[in-house]
Amino acid sequence: MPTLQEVLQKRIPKYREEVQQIVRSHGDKVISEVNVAQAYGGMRGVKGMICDTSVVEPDKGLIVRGHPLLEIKHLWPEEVFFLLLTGDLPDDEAKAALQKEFDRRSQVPEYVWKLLRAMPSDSHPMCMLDTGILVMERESIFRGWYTKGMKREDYWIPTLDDALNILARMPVIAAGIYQIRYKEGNIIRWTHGLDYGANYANMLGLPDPTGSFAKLMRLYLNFHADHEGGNVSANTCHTVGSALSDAYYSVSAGLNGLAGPLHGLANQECLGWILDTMERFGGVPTEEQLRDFAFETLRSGRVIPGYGHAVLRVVDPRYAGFLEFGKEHMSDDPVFQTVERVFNVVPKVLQEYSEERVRQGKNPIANCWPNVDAGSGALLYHYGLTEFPYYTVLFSVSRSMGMLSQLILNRALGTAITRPKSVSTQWIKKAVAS
Ligand code: CMX
Repeated sequence: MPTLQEVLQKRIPKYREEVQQIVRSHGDKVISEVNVAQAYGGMRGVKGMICDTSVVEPDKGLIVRGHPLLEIKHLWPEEVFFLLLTGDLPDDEAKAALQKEFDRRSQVPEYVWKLLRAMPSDSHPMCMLDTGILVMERESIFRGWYTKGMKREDYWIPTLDDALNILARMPVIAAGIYQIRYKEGNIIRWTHGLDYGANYANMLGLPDPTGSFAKLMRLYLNFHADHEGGNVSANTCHTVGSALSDAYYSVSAGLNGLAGPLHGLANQECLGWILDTMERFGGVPTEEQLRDFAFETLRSGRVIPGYGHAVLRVVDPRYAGFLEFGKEHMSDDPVFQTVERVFNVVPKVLQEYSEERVRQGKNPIANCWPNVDAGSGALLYHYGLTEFPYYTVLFSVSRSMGMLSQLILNRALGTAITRPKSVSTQWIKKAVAS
């Protein structure tokens, strides 16, 4: 099979033709309407952008290039990246070629380490990761080509180059941040010939005698890679990239969004909540104790992290996949047992609380089921990765694959600069009056 670059060279003209044809023939067809509540409510449900790498069906969850997530949970991160970009799975030869690309590009410049070591010791690991990516912007191949002058149809080529460089260095930097922030500061280098997930696991330096932590890393990086285009991180990366800012600017902007507690940071909050319950009740809480604790959290005005979703209306298949992994590898771990028990209790609590909210004239909670963040932290904790402010960094390494795939495809399609129309509250008042 040809390499990733060769597959894209052939595929991209077809993607362009398909899109041009659709816009020419159906450009004036209406696919979405917006009401006032949506304009004030984060544009929830408004269909106003395109993402071909994956879709999130409210009643099914994530579907990557036509494959429901749980049917492709065995894929390694490099295979997922190939799939996101091309719609095809790589054969062994193409996969090995991509792994070699990562080997070749994995050297992190010394100035990145100097900078990360110089950051204040209370810097959040997400801030360190974003800084590490952004400072490498000077190396952008896209920026170099653009400055010299390049044809629009070639934009995707240096963007892919930038993306491969970022993705190859990302786990090295991320693991280095773990060492600097939480250990002795000795950087473990990328091992040539080792796959992406196992490499990241190895560079974190945690004991893994059976290889099951490396298995978890592959699964983790697969599950978090993409979640269509409208979520905060993907949408931000897309918006910044639409101004032709290069991949370093775009992906670090997306990661800044992922660092918010309502988005990727929820996974650090989630495990904190689980451990709080265990501390309060001196071990795995009973269902009754969990119910009380959940209501206490809600009544104090906080959210239950890991539950609810802007699009999903079922149990997140990513949560289901992690639960299955936990049952297989750590069923006797009290933290994991608490996660399982929370799943028996919290959806009913949220449902009751939602009804209570509605009686008070507030919005219902649209989805009371767990999302991806509800279970992943307990699995990491089991393997000794107990520093939960670090968890969103793991999410970031993975999500960068999705953001960068979307960026490359948008460059290939020549997607226009993002510029929705905003209106003022005065304008809304007049519009509703008329
Ligand atoms: N606990 C308490 N209240 C919740 C809730 C939860 N887990 N989930 C939703 N609600 C509340 C919302 O805060 C909102 O309240 P207000 O109307 O008073 O603002 C109301 O229910 C309606 O919200 P919604 O339509 O169901 O959900 P949104 O699309 O507004 O928000 C999300 C989605 C994820 C931000 C929300 O469910 C939440 O805050 N969950 C907890 C944090 C979390 O797990 N985030 C990670 C999501 C996955 C990811 O992006 O990584």
